[in-house]
Amino acid sequence: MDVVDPLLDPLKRIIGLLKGGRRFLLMTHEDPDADGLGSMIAFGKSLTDLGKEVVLLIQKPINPPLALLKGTERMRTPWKPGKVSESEKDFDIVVALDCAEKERLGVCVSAWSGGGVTINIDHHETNTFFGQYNLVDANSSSTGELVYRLIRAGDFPMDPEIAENLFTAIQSDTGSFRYTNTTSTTMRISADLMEYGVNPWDVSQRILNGYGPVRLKLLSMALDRVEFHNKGRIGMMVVSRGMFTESGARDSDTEGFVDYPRYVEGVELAVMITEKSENTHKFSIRSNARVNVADLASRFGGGGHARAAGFTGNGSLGTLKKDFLFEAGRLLNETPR
Ligand SMILES: [Mn+2]
Repeated sequence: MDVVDPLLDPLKRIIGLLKGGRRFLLMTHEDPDADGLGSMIAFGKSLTDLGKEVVLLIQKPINPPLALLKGTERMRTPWKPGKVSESEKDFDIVVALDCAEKERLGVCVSAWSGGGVTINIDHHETNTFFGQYNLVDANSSSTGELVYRLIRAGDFPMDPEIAENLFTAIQSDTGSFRYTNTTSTTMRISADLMEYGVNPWDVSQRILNGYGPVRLKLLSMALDRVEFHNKGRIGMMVVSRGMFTESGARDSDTEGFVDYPRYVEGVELAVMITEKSENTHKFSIRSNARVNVADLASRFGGGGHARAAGFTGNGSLGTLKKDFLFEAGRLLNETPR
């Protein structure tokens, strides 16, 4: 029996829509990562080169190293209230990239209200299919991979800048081609992108690793606060507001910190808790093998992927930690070995 690619149908329908559209709005999730930004910039450039009018919208300015993605200067932050002309909001097509649910678009969602066909392009297991059209595939390593397929299937423009942004998106979401979401398709796509002159080491150094020295200061403080629970099966790191103040680092500097407790022998589940404000804490959860952390995060109103997920909790750190460890411990015991 022939295996029919389940994405062919949505791809075809969305390509038809894109070709007919004139004015586009592109957005990604709040606290965007390299996949969200790279996919958005790449897709935006391809559409622009096709002769479309494109607005790339982000909530707030992007910090280095992600600010070094080529094309970030074309991104705009939301229009200030009172300064928005309705004609400016008049989009034919609104595209959300790498965003599991509409709420995660944050303040950008205000630009959504102006109408237009909505398209949701994403690879999160917990995606709510909030678009009128949805190109959602949890088997894709990244949104970058889906945008690549869209560009190729629609015969849309590709160039070195688009290629580098898509490659960065894929390299980042696969942990540089190590995570279990890395497939032979991922490698074939990445190889094709490299034909445009993408240099993986340069991408690593410039965009994925290019942090300032304050990040190390913050890391050393956070490493001091690593705890192990459930006989070493859960590794936990806490990053408090005080540590940010003392080190001079920013929230975006914690990218990858959760890997430190994660890569300790015996740890099955790692979590980094970042204090956002006194009673708001962000939980970033990683699984090494067995447990589905998207499932765990959704018990707290969050979501994500089987091996990488998260949620934001309201309440004191002590209570949140206790509740989390209870559910995480239960999940570890429930999941067959
Ligand atoms: Mn992603």
